Amino acid sequence: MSKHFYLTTPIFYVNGAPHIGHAYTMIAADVLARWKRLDGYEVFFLTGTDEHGQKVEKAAADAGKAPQLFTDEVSAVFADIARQMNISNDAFIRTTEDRHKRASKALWEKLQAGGHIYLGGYEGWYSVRDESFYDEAELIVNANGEKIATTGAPVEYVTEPSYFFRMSAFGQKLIDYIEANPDFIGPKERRNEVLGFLKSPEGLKDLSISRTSFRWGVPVPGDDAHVMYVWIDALTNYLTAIGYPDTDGPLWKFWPADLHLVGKDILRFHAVIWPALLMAAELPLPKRVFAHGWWTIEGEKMSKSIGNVIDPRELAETFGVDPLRFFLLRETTFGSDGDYSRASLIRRMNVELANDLGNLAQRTLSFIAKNAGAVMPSRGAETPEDQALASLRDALIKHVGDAISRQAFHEALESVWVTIRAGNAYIDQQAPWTLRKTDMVRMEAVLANLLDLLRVVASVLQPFMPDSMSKMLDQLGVAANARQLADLATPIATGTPLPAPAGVFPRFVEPEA
Ligand code: ME8
Repeated sequence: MSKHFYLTTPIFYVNGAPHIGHAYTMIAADVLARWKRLDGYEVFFLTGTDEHGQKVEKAAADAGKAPQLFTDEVSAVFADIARQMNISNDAFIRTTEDRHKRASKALWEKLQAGGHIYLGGYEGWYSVRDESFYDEAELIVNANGEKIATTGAPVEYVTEPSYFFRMSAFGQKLIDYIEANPDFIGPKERRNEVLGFLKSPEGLKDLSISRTSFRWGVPVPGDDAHVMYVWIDALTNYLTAIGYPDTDGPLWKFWPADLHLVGKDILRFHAVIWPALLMAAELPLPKRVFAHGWWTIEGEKMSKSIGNVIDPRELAETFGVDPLRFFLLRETTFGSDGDYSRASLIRRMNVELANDLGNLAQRTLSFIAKNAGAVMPSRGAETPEDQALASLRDALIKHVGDAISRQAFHEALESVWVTIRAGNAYIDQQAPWTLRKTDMVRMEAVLANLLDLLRVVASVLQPFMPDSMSKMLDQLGVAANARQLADLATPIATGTPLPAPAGVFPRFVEPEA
């Protein structure tokens, strides 16, 4: 049986330009998708844009554009960001596509047929910015005496006819499911938060799932006065992309999704509402939902009004895509919040990429080019130091794989850097430049050990920094069609010619003001 893996990012609202937060989720998901492919899985990696709802309708009106034209333009910018960040998504979904409207209607009809939907009236608070309904008790009062959501978003009081989803019927079922499946929600602290919410005395309430006060949405089947609540249509995207409602199509084998990767702001939608909808529709639940943390910028919340919104394209232009990808996953524990600062990005680039990894590769490869015939040197009998290095190298593949499958990208990178530092200590201690004068056989063995180490390091780093590692593997004499994890079992043959080495990670020097 073929191994397959279905992985998604949130679909992003097209009310404004993408920023570093959006790129972050795409990059993290991309690392996982690339890792799974390296490990021989058939992967379906989905990203896309969320184009309905009042917030997007308003953004289009503010821009003086018809909503469809506006969403076409902004969605294209998100698709470009994905390309620019070297994201290897297999599909890009837009919720304004006909296939998606069809899938959303089919899911609605399935819920209706099961008796899970009723017509009522919603009276209460709504936040357009969060596209979320709030209870009175969830609101706070700001300095101006206005009621706002705890996210800081303004709320308005609305009274309108609305269809409801009988979500209250699923509270206990969700608790049971989450308790029986400890890996369903990650990280652990977030899982406890969700359980706490579900077990709170108020319990789970029915959910308003249609709106009548605007038109920009998927019409409710059989009642054109209503459009679907944007989150209902948005969550359905994960089914649309693999062919729903045609469950006999070629992509349906990917359901249930292996992982929905989301930011912590939208965990409840994915860990409560989505599984309740799927239970009601009698569909299997995704295997895991993981919520990552939030980036601040030089210690401050990123916001248009502060004017500190970071465009990932500018960072990629200044520092390169791979250093940016590396920084975002290296700087902070995946799952916790992180703070972007230009200084820490430059520090990581110069210390960890240029010095630690770049120099290890560069000094090994240029030494071989000058002193060992520019070919893979001969291996020799192993000393205890060689064995220590080799066991670190062999354990690395498993460490990185285990960490990535828990979304602990920071742990994966830390174990790679421990190994790189050990490689630098080894070359200093073994001093091939001294052996060159005393023991050429041992010199060759030391260099071969270093190349074997570098090959594993560059291989496991491919998902993080695809272009740079492709260049490094070229220089290590690894054929382009032999870069899967399984290929690591076959050593590079002694005598394999090595191309002229060239530095992969330049130091970043601030331009003169
Ligand atoms: O919520 N730090 O879309 P959205 C880290 N359309 N990640 C961030 C971030 C930050 N400062 N800001 C945004 C929506 N993100 C819905 C989703 S899914 C069926 C519908 C990332 O455009 C993070 O992944 O507001 C967050 O969950 C997502 O962008 C929200 O994107």
